[in-house]
Amino acid sequence: MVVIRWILGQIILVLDFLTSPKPVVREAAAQKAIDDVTATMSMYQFKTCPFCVKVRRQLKRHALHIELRDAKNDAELKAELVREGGRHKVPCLRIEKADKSVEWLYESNDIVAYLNTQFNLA
Ligand SMILES: N[C@@H](CCC(=O)N[C@@H](CS)C(=O)NCC(=O)O)C(=O)O
Repeated sequence: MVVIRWILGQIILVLDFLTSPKPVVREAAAQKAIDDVTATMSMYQFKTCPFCVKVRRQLKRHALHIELRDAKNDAELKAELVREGGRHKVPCLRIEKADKSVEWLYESNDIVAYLNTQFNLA
């Protein structure tokens, strides 16, 4: 089972690499405005999780530079996700608000929808 899961994971990574989307190119000021917002976000994820790959592809396509945090192999990050987010489930977007409160957003579709709304993406 572990071997099959590993093989599937590698297939996902190869397919993702081969069909990787081309990032949009913005004017420097527009990209900087987006970077300032995405600097307040981080995404807890597993490298080979298909739901995480789906969100990572959106990040790449729209040139959203969000820090990726490995919640599978990094015990501290994994514990942090469970303790503060409430579940060991990925992907999870950590959003730090202006008032320093933190929102933990689970579900790949909800994360993509949130980013689309936040950055007015198609
Ligand atoms: N419906 C969720 C599914 C997410 C999901 O099943 N993630 C798996 C990894 S692929 C997970 O976090 N499993 C918990 C674990 O392995 O501990 C989404 O679209 O984000």
